Amino acid sequence: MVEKVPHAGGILKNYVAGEFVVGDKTFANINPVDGSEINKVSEATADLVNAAVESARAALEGPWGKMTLDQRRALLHKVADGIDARFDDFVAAEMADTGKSYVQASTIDIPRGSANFRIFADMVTGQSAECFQTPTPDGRGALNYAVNKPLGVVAVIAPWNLPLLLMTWKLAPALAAGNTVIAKPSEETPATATLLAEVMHEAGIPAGVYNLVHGFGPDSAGEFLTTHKGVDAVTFTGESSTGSAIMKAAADGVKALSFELGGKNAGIIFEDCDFEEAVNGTARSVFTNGGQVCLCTERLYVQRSIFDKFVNALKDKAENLKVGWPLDEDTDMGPVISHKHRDKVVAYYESAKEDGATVITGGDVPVFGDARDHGAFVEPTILTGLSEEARIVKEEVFGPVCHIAPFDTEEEAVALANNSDYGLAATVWTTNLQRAHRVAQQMEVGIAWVNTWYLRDLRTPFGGVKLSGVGREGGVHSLNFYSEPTNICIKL
Ligand code: NAD
Ligand code: 6OD
Repeated sequence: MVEKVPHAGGILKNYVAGEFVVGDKTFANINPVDGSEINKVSEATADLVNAAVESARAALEGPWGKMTLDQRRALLHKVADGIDARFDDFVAAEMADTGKSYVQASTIDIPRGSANFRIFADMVTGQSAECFQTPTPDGRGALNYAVNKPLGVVAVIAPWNLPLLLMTWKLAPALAAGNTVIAKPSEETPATATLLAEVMHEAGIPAGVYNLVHGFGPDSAGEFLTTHKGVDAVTFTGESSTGSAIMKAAADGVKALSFELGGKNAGIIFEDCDFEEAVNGTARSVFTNGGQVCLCTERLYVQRSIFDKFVNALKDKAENLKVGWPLDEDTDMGPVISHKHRDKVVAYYESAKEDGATVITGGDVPVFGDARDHGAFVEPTILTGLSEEARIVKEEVFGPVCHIAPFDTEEEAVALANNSDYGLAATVWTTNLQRAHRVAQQMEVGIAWVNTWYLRDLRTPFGGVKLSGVGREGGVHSLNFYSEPTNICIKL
């Protein structure tokens, strides 16, 4: 379906100690547009994961550990240039694995892959450390300063929704800070991490610095990494329940953990909003990537005076979304990631109907009459009329769906938005400047957007509270996680 997908019909290999390696077992990599097999993937065995950890440890001591910041910076820029040079390959691979539209893959996912390497390569050269002059009773004093060292061997476990973007969002700062890494992409989206191994190889990244192991979570590469004695830190993006399992697995080794987890993000639309901007922005925040962005809005609270008008306007937007072939220029939304995930999303649609929802639009699986009927499509869906206790209002669906409820006062809207076990992102739509600051600051989240959504500055703190994560990524927050500050105290 997608033309020129690298390795189509072949096998995606692991990359360990600077070599591309095939193990005994393989699993199929499926295109969610039509259910066809793109290629096979070599699943890493426990022995191969051991070899990856060993080579990563050796590389810490070897050329990577001995390089100057500038040498590492130059190599990471070469990696960014290498991604750009194979831009079309990366776009085709990401589209085939995920079914996302050409527009999205080529304007968001892949450009951010190289941007992540550039920004962290440059930022680390400006990383500072503390210094204190400490008085002592004998009057001589002491000088206390810190030096940043790498954490060591970092396991990077990534999800399937923004595969290259989220993988490189972790790899780039980890490598820039001098660590060596073992990357484990999602079993659903193994391709771009494999292309990245080819780019690393060609760029001359020393053997063992970037290792890639393919596989699943439990009893596979994911668990082998999180329980491995030779892994110093685990950085993970994915479901909150997986985060909890990894936290338990990593507990015995007391590993450093960075978690970006799920969300059940609220959008608050006040009657004093710029109506058109609010409708357009909300449509983007609900339906981008088929609702499969952790920051997507699944709960909307709209002030009662504009409720009906807003619901109708959003319905109009949803019904005008073109759901279809990813390569068509006017396609807004492809399939969700897999048949399994489609079934999960549809089960949520059904539970909403059983709970008495009014289906404003969607609520089903579209029928195309062609190969896409073997894919994993769901309809963009808007619901109203449910209580705050309904499953679809409480739990993360990770699909193109939102529930809209009315509110009367600002206090009520704040309370409704914060009434969640999750705390990743919130969006507030208002033209009242004081209200914008007041409400945004009351949101129990890591990221609150006002009159926009998913506007990124890569230097800002990114992460969630409650079930949505542990720690922050972005700018110095990433560099701090991947660095081990060591205090040097000198008696003067
Ligand atoms: P997932 O948790 O199922 O899988 C993520 C990764 O973890 C995959 O590579 C998987 O193989 C691995 N894994 C699964 N079980 C494991 C285990 N026991 N030990 C080690 N590794 C294991 O998540 P997903 O379905 O790929 O992604 C969707 C979820 O990710 C959603 O909940 C979404 O909100 C969340 N997400 C959060 C953010 C964020 O920044 N907060 C970003 C993207 C996605
Ligand atoms: O844009 C980013 O840096 C980022 N971490 C996005 C996460 C999206 C979640 O799906």
